[in-house]
Amino acid sequence: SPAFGQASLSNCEREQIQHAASIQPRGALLVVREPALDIVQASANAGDVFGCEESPLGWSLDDLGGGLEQRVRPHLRHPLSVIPLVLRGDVGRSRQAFDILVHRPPAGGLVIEFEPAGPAVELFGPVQSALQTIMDAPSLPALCDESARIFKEIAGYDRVMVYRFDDEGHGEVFAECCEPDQEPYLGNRYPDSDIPQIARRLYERNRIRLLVDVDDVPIPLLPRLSPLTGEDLDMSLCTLRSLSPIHLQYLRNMGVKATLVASLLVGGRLWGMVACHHRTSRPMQYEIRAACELLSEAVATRIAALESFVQAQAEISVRRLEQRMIEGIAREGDWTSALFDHPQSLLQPLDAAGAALFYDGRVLTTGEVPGTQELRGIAAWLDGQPSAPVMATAALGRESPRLAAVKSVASGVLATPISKCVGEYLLWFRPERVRTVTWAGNPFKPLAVGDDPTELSPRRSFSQWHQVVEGTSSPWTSANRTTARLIGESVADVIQQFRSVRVLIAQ
Ligand code: BLA
Repeated sequence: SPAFGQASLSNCEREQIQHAASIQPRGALLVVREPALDIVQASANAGDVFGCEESPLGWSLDDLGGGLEQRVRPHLRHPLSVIPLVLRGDVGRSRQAFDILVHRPPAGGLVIEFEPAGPAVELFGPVQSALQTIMDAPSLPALCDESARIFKEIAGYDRVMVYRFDDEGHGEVFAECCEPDQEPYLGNRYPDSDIPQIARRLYERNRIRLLVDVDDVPIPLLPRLSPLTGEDLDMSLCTLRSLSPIHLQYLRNMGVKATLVASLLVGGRLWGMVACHHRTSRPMQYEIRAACELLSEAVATRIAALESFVQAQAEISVRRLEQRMIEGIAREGDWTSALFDHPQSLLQPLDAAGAALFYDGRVLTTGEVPGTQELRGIAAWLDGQPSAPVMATAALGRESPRLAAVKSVASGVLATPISKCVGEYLLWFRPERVRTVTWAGNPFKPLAVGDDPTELSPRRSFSQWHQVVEGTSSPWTSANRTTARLIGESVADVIQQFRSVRVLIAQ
């Protein structure tokens, strides 16, 4: 794997970003050995930051003043890698006030980061009203819109975006709040490759990242290798870690000078992030970041609640469908009208644009569906698949090149068998995604995708995303599959009852 700073565009997904061996210059970092608490590694700026002539390398923590050693010691029994300890103290020659963040990386040693304390801020009122708004948000779009507005108000960046990742890791700007003179990115999509897996795993553990100035020169750790391990310091949980040069180039190319990004973790996985961008350098004190981190936890909690609410609604609508099918049989001897007289009741639970029923030699459809000939082709393709309660593809043309022509209405197909008879299915369709995408200028204008980081930009990413998702629909989620299976089971029950009734009548 390429070492930090050595990655090119062809292998940057494996860059070891946790081994930055350098920090952003907005503070100083020390590594102390336990139990003596002597300083074994220090950022090259540590002397300057503490107003001392020389580096504190080799000093004991006590030599820094501020009673730091006595204050850290009581915590040493705790697993500091889990909850970082945060202190406020006047340390160094200048007795300046610092926010001090302490944690213990897995390989041992304590990492102590010092950031000059900012001016006092009153956050209780704004945070309280923000929490209220977040917890009351009635829907996912409303929640994300409010969150972008809240982060903009509390952290004050030019542009705040809520990114949302799909199951494949591609991103979408799902909500945005920006200055009136800025081009909106709302609705734009990006390929998963813009944020490597290593970074995503890291962002699940370290939930907030600050970049004060994209052009700051990184400060090296001295010595470079930790005397405790002989290896690069694991900086995963460091707030001062310098960011990957590839990502910094990306930000420069998009005219961004400073960022604050908070992870949104839902059900243990990275659902998305709140990304704040500023066109000029922007310092951001610890308390405001901590407030943003807290708020992002609240947003993630609310997302989880709203998503399970949506799933519960889908289940209720399945029960309602079932009820209507039974009523339909009782009233007019026909259950299919229950599905096709109210198309939304069939389409909405699956977030589909069209649906079709193959039953008793007939084909019933609603919404946007392929032509009859193509529908028969799709049924034939399904007949050839191993039988399963649910069959799904988000790229029909890739599964069956003969069916590629229907991609504009049916790149995505989700099907469930509704009886034991071959060829009887209920199907849902989703269109190709690229139709619904927006971008200033012509998004489909081809861009040469070379190996030059100076070309990195959301514009280029978009074009790459376009290539990646050509011929695919938005992916079917596991919740979608469950819903489809439930509807399929209901229909199968109804059919079985209906057929046995018909047999009885025929006798
Ligand atoms: C990280 N890339 C990121 C991050 C974002 C993006 C949001 C997280 C930054 C953070 O949390 O501070 C991508 N930023 C975007 C996108 C937009 C944006 C899509 O503003 C759109 C508006 N990046 C690439 C390519 C590579 C790459 C091709 O585009 C290499 C394969 C690498 N991106 C890359 C790396 C990081 C990153 C290495 C980690 C940065 C770090 O934490 O050190």
